[in-house]
Amino acid sequence: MKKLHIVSNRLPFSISFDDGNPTLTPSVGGLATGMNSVYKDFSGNWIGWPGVASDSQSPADLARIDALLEKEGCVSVHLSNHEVEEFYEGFCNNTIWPLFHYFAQYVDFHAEFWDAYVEVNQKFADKTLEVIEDGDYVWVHDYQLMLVPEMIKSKKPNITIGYFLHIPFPSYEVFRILPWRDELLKGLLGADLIGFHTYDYERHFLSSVRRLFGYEITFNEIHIDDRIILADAFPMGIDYKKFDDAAIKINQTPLKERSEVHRELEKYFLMDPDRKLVLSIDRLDYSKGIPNRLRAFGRFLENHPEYRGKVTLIMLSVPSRNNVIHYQRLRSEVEELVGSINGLYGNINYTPVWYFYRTMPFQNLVELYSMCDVALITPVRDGMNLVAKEYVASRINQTGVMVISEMAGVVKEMGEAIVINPNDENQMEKAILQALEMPLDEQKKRMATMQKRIRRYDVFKWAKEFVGALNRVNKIQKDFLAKKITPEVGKTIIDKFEKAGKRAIFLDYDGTLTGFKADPQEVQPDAELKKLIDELTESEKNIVTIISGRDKETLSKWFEGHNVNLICEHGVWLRRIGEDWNMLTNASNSWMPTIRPVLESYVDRTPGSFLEEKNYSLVWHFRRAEAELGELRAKELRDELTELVANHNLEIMEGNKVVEVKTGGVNKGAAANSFLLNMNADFIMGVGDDWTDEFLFKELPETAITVKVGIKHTNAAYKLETVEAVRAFLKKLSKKK
Ligand code: GDG
Repeated sequence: MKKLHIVSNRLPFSISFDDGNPTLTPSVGGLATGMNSVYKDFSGNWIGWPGVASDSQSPADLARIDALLEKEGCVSVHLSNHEVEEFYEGFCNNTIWPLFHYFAQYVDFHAEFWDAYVEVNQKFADKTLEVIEDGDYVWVHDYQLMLVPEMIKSKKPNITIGYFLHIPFPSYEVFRILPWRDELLKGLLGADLIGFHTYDYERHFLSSVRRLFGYEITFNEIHIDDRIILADAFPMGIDYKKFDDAAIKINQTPLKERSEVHRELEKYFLMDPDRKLVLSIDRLDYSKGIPNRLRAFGRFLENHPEYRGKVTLIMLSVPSRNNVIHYQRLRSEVEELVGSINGLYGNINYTPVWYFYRTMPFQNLVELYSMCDVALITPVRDGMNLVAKEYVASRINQTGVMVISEMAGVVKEMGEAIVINPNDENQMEKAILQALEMPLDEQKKRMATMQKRIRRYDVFKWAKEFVGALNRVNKIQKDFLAKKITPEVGKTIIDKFEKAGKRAIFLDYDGTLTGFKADPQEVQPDAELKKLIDELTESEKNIVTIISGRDKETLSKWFEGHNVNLICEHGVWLRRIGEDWNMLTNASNSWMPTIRPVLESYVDRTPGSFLEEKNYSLVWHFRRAEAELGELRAKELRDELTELVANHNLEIMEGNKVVEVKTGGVNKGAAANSFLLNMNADFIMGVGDDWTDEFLFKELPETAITVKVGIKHTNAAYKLETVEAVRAFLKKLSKKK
């Protein structure tokens, strides 16, 4: 691998001025920690905004900041105040953030914000393009930079690009609300690997790609012309050891050296050792479910008077985006709720909610984690939630209970936690009680299991897995390139062709000589294709056969008057030039009355799908059906057919948006070989695009030139990207008489 560069909205340093001199302070967040290990190991750069607006600094100071950052391998993208406002505060935080967290009512649809988003993304892409070299890897982060992958790929296709989304990807029904949905998706699809925290987000993303663009998707691979894009889930981890070590250190710190926070907490317990602490830490954001949590805690104290004076909720709310109106309102709401709970249940010795509206140093954070009995984490939506993992990592004696929202990505890794719905205050109230009363041995059992899991998949492992997947996708693309008919490879094939006295050429039709349309009858050969076939068959040396799954009526009609042989229905029928149709096998269609009703029921239940009846096969087409429903029904149909076909010696074939049932033992490979018998062809070529053509590739003689159209894995020796590339190549052959 060449270098790996990181691109993120913020660089992993914050800038402050000490006596007028700029200084850098490293960020402590999970992303900074994880990525530090990556970009330094791969000697790349980190490209991002340094966090100070360019027009609030003198050019000389900007240059000094840049020079400091450069020493750390960082490259600045400078943003003006206006850009920060319209791009970051505007489109990022007032459009994408609320929408992707399902707060559609908070979304601003301002065209100016969108314009700023495009411009700033272009700035990031341009800066990256200045830094990277051919063959490098780039890892782009998060929702602020969704257009950057495509902006880089379109200029430098040989860069391997990874993208990771740190927030949820919403369901299609929500995503489609956005007027710029196509552009955002197109931007992401410039990447070769697209990562999400959970499989659910990945699924939502794939569903949007399928519905908006109709690209073919197999499992988690998106097929676009000459590229495969992988989508996958990589649940982000934390620097586990850092929290574990810090908690051990705190535990060993002598009384007098302890921090003020630590001493305050101890005082609380001194009053009554049975007292309990519940902890919540988050940015003050409407996605974090803070009011719901407070209301649930209030209810808990109301309904459980025995706990008044015994349990305190420590709530650390980190100031965030406080110039946005929704955040200001949230702050007032939270402070009112805290005031009312404290007013109702507090007294001179007891404050039910200790509320901190600020950030705390790392050391204090770990003190809170290690001293609180319960973590109450209740977001209404959260991409992952690292706080939950940090709490687990800091529990060195393995006590402590996690109450976690089912709406946080992290819940998938916390099966042992008490899982709540953040909109169900009654359930949350019960969960608080359950957590406070959980016996110690059960706490330990649950905590130990979570610790094992979270320790194993830490932020370093996460980054390593992502880079590993980038390598894999790079290899897939390379495999394609290795088989691609480059001009040099093309020349050797043409030389062979030229020297041969008798050339047998097998050409699949749909997806090979012509593209796909919703109606399979609409893709009859166009004038260009007819001309090409005529030119290719002009030389007597060229014996051209169209080998297709289509029925013989259609193919005879389409190729009437052309000098081609036809093999139809995957090899049931053969018509040599000037002869009649001949059956190549003893196929039977007596099974049709049994299978037809099954397929018909799928037509009825899947709007847009239809049944095609051939002589020896039945085909259910779902290209025109709603994409996801089509895929789902296809799976159901396959399952249903599997039982039936065994009794009738039938085969199920899955083509491109079709499920076909046909007589067993018939395939294009067997048909082509029987056609070749006694022919003595000294140049054999087979070209096809889907898996039914794989029989042809496998069964043609070893010396044959086999060509797959597209980039999927294949038995063919060569690949061409598109129908256009096939036509261009055949054109070259047709010139050699
Ligand atoms: C986004 C997604 C996803 C918090 N207060 C203090 C402090 N923190 C640190 C925590 C934790 C981080 O901030 C918060 O991370 P979260 O994951 O909980 O939430 P977001 O900021 O919303 O992050 C989220 C994440 O990206 C990663 O992909 O998990 O879903 O929304 O590391 O420790 N750190 C210090 N003082 C504080 O007062 N030092």
